Amino acid sequence: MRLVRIVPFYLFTFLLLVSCGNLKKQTTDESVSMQPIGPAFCADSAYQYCQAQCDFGPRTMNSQAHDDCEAWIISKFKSFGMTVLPQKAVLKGYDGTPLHSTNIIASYRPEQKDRILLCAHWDSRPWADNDPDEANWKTPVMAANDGASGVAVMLEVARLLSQDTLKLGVDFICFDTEDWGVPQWEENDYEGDSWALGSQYWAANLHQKGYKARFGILLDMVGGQGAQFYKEAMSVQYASHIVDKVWRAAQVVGYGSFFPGQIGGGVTDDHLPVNTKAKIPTIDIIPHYPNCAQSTFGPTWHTINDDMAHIDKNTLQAVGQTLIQVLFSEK
Ligand code: AHN
Ligand code: ZN
Repeated sequence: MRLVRIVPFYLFTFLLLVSCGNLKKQTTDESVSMQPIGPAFCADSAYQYCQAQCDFGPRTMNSQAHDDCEAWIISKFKSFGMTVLPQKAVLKGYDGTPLHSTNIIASYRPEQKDRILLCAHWDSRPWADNDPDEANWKTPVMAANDGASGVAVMLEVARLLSQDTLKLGVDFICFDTEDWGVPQWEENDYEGDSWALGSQYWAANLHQKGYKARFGILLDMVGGQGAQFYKEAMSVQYASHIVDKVWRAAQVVGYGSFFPGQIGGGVTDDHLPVNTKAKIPTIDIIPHYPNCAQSTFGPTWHTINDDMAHIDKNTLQAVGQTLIQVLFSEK
């Protein structure tokens, strides 16, 4: 009699365990290696690339520093063996100002059909319009974080690819003219999207006919102190499987604390035209500071404090090693 009651209990427990095992398998993204894989990302190197861009001064549109930094970024990617294509255009700012714009497209293994896209903007915002002191609102931003950091992380990944082997092709696109959006002090209403003009241009004028990539990852402000990369809402909407892949990779390499599982806000950024117009599923790695009074993008966003003193190598390391894990896990 007793056995009749006990056997079904064990059977039930056994079935429960088996089904949990299956559940776990379903939620594990097998496209990411469960062990750290690929070369060690060097944050000191990325930090230097960030510094080198800032040494030109703010890289605002139509400035000498912008053109000098453009030549520097191109020469760095070339020095890592990448094929570089500058895509030039004169774009119109919200107030009609002609903006001499260059998207810099650097390609690793350009002959390979299977590709991954990494991108970041490289221009500096011409106005620190979110500075707490109104006297600074028309001062250009150094953009150590909001500009240079993303390019710096891409350059370090490119350097590592030049020393290691990855079967896949990788495109690094440095978008220009992301940060010419209508300033907060502007009182008139302006029509149209004034942000992300360079990526809008690229998505409408692909550097190669029919260009495709498996997926894209945008890096925006990936070097700030205290940064945490919540899941950005538009990324979840357009490319949730890539969000899952990247967040899992961060856990595997030990930087899960930089990538909380919660969703942050949705952001108008370079990934939108890449998703909607170029139709490449692309996520945005962008910080979210739920408790920061100055901005949810962090205390230095569009202020005169976005400089090298507020860059943290640990943040660069967390993002860079996560990207390496994603790239080297791809089959
Ligand atoms: C807006 O403020 C509408 N979008 C933020 C995009 C951005 C600006 N990222 C860096 N700078
Ligand atoms: Zn900005």
